[in-house]
Amino acid sequence: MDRPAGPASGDVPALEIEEPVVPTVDASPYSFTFEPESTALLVIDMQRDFVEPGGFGETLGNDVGKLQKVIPPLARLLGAARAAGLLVVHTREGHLPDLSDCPPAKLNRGAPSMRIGDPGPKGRILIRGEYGHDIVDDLKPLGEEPVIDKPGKGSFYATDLGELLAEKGVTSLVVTGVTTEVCVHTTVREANDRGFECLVVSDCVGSYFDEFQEAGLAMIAAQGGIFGWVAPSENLIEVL
Ligand code: TIU
Repeated sequence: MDRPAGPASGDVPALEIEEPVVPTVDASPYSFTFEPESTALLVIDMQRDFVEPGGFGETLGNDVGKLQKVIPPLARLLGAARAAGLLVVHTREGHLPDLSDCPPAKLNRGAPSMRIGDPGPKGRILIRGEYGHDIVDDLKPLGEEPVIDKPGKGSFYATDLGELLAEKGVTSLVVTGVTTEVCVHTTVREANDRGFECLVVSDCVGSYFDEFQEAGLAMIAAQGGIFGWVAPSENLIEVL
């Protein structure tokens, strides 16, 4: 009798098991891999108060033009991250109108031309609800994207960011925003201690000081990636 068509028992071709493709970013000090479902894009403090004239950054004596070059690459990355379905979380640094959440150590430090809470051309400096406190138009959060209001430089201190990320199952962060050596660094250090893997996007973070931008990025990736990874946005967009 003829054998039935089809493979004889014992002659079954091996099943081809497809390995899931894990996005891998060419980064420093070595490749950064991430699962989009457990990764969030964090956009730190892209507020008028830091990047436009007449706000907090300028009152501290800074050239705010230095931060504006972050906006176009960050807008492109934001679009790519949204298209890829990453959770996007924005933060804003600022204080309650009565300044009850602003410690004297922060309020009285240095010699700014205007202090936090003083009236400026974009409203009261660094006060929640004021025009200057809000995020620039080109990077406006979408309705469903969480916006974390924070009184400090770090994004975890006195906020519910930790709980939010835990609830969403996030374990990796793509970190962007301003300024590199202040709120970005503080946040990355806090995140690293909390167990998050952080990729800092070099052209999507900015500083008022060129030397701090360079050193700030170098510090993150030094010592085998002591706080995280660093890569330009094009390397990330390529794999999103
Ligand atoms: N002054 C400065 O470089 N930064 C801040 O005060 N806050 C943030 O970095 N967002």
